[in-house]
Amino acid sequence: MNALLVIDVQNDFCPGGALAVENGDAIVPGINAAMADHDAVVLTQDWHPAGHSSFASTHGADVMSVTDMPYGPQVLWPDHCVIGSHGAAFHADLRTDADLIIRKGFRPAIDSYSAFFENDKTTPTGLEGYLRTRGIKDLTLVGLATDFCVNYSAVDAAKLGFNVTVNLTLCRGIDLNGSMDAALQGMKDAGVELA
Ligand code: VGL
Ligand code: ZN
Repeated sequence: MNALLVIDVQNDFCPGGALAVENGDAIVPGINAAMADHDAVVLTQDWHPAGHSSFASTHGADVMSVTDMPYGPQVLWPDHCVIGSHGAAFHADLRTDADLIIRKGFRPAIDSYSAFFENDKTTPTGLEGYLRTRGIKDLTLVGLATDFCVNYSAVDAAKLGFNVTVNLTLCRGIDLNGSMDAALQGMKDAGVELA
């Protein structure tokens, strides 16, 4: 059994959004087409309360600066994907008739890039249990952003023992201070197949 894991294809990560990824919307038709090739489809949705600790505005800090959280360094982002906002909604053209939609980053004090664990690397989202109880062992990841949420999700999935492929043609990245090269290397080192 295999699943397509569609990471954060939301308005705020697409052109015109608060944390826009260049050409983030270009991958939507290809992702919709790929859904038909999988036994299960899971969408993730970045889902932050107003005043979230990953927002620069919450700390009066510069956007894209880094702060120390109890769980380690954390990039401070523009306000994005606020619960219930237009920015948090999926891109209008994305098919949302998925088996599961998993939301992450809703705890005020912890960010969550990965679809499996929050940034403290211990708080689970529940996705692992969902996939295992459905007998899903093979995962293909697509979505936004390659070097953050796709990367963290792929590495965690590989660590958990899933067979993981990232389809890079259906991903787009942020590339902040070399984060793209680091992500590609980190995924390779974790045994993720890059296609
Ligand atoms: C993401 C930064 C902050 C992502 C989410 O989806 O890659 N990046 N929140
Ligand atoms: Zn976020």
